[in-house]
Amino acid sequence: MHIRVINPNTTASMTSAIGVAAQRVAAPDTRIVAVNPADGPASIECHFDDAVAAVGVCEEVRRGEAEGADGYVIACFGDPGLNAARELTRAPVVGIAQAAFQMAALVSARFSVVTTLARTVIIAEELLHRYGNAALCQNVRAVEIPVLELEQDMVAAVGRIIDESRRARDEDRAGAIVLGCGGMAGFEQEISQAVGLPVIEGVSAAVKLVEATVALGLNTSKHGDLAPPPAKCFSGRFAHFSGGEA
Ligand code: 5HY
Repeated sequence: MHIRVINPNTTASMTSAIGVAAQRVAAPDTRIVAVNPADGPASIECHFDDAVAAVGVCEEVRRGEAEGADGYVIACFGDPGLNAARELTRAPVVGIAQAAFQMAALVSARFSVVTTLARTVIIAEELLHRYGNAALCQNVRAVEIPVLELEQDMVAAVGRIIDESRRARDEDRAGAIVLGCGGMAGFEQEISQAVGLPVIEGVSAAVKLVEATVALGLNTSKHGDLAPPPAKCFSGRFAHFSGGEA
């Protein structure tokens, strides 16, 4: 099975860390291809970043279709361009936020999210409502660490994520913690041991959900809103999208 793991920001070091975390949990016969768009934001920390990154995600799905990918992971906690990407392929496309919420709902009656910046909390809250997980989520907390600073001092960052997760355990009475950034991939076990709760990391959860969906022979529905985009003319730098089947 060939899974294309798309880091929607353009930071290659983060893409390789995400690729390592994905390959670590993948089945032996699953090939992980971790990529990021050439064009776009170095990190995604607001609605504008999210909007620009969504086009990069669609470009990478187009490339994946040309390379025969069996499934896709969108490895940013805003799940940028998720439904647009699903229009472009029959293969399953899973966002790490949706995957982590679903997995948390399997191992806890209520969970909290620990993400990067306070200004991105609303993005996670909107997704919780869109995916129908809001009733199970007690709180979305932020450690106020910019995305790219996570990898600059990971020891300090993990320390602050552990502190915030302990507060979620004690104050939110959360039964599980969802890590709210692709850049936190690989640290879930250390945090879980320190906090004493299941800690769900979205890249790993999404890879396993794509594998399960493909193994069940399920594809993205082409009936209704996720049907291929209607053919039309795109102009300027988007002219290459012209002609439908973008
Ligand atoms: C992410 N940004 O997973 C989100 C995290 C966030 O560049 N990768 C990013 O703060 O929303």
